[in-house]
Amino acid sequence: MLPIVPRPVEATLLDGAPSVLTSQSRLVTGPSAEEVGAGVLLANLVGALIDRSISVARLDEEPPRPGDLVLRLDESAGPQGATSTERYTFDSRDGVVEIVAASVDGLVRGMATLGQLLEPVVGGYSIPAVRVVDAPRFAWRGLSLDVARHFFAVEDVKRVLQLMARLKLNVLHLHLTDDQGWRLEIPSRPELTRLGATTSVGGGPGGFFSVEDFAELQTFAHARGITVIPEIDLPGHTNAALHACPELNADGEPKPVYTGIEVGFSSLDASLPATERFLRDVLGDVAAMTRGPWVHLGGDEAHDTPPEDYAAIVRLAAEILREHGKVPVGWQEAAGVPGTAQVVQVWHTGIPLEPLAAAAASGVQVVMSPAEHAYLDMKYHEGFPLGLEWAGFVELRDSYEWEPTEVVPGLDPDAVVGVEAAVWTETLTTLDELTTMLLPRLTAVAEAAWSARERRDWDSYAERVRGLWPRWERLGFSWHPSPQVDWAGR
Ligand code: TNX
Repeated sequence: MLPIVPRPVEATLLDGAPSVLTSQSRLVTGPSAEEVGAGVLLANLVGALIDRSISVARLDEEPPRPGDLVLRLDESAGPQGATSTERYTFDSRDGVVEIVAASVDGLVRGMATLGQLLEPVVGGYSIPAVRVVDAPRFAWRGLSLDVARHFFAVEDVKRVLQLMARLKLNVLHLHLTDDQGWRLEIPSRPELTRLGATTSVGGGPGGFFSVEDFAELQTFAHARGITVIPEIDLPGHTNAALHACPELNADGEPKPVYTGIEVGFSSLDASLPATERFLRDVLGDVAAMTRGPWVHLGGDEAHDTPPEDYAAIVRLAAEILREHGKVPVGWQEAAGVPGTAQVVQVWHTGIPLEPLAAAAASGVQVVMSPAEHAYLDMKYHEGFPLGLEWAGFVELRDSYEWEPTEVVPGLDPDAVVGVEAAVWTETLTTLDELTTMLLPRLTAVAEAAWSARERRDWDSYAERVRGLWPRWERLGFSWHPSPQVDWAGR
């Protein structure tokens, strides 16, 4: 079985010799300006995969020879009838690797397949003779990363993006603000990071992304076919803002910093005029800084917000984002305020789910992040040194065996546009700790997001994932050897 995770629509081992990418290999693109441009852009990614730089040539000028990697754009790529712009066909035959895709993002997905098929050999990397024809099930395949409880700097987030790209994920949702810290520079409100970014859970120093950092992350993500979605969590989870901006409190006094891990005690106050000014400044700046179509307004666990205030603030936030041309996203609680979030993210099946079906009937899209499967900050098992356990223990098989369209009873399956894993960082302070929680479980959630229902099967997955760990180690990612898989050669 070809060791590709998430499982492709079709993967066939062919007769014939492997292709070998060496220092002589060239990246040969189709002749159009778009293809040449893509080739130049992707040469870096290919170079990183094969540990050597690769020159770019044009198919109409230089016919491919063995050892070359051909990249072409063609609408006919991918499975029969597939419409996803990320569809691609990958062929390794007669010593030449060819990726044909319907878009540049499809080429990037094909390169992720390349990354899982290549094996180091003397002088380069070999790829077996294969044909892979592939397209994703869901358009939205994400990871939500909490950089508020503990801050993770640009270099760490780039490593997470690298990992995501290898699993064909395409959305990085950054949870940028919470009680313990405000992690994004807001030009119109410099005090938010000057005063609100200096702490984290446990009292560590915190940190934040400057406007330039955030742009750099988005560029890095974009090159990997990943959209960054910033989350400004409102009206709860706002202690850092209430600390930095005294005018957001009814008594005009700044709230003290908070470094614990309780939730649900802080709130914006809908009756204060300062609140609307704050929302306009912050969301206006965030919209202007955001390259993708979405901004997440949070809306979860606002236990200290009266329901009318909650509705008013979520309504106003969604309206401001729309005025700035952005699509508002919210946690599932926001589905209770009709006409606000256009995308809602389900995280907790223990709170009333009825509003979701109604929201979906009015055109709202749903992303699935059920904690008992997709919260990768849950401990793997009792006594695991990292993580929380409010949603139970989440072993690898728990992250694998679930069906996104069945999380919410009565929800129209067509309303489900995607799947998002989430990793909250109350207990996680280093990249090693973070990836120990992500690997291997993120591969399981990625398969739930990419692979068709009838192609998903634990035994097949366990067989394919067991060989991936040497790649993680080569890339320097810490991982947890879940006892549910017989890790090949370990
Ligand atoms: C619930 S998920 C939260 C977060 C916590 C997380 C810990 C969600 C919308 N709220 O504030 O960090 O649990 O697992």
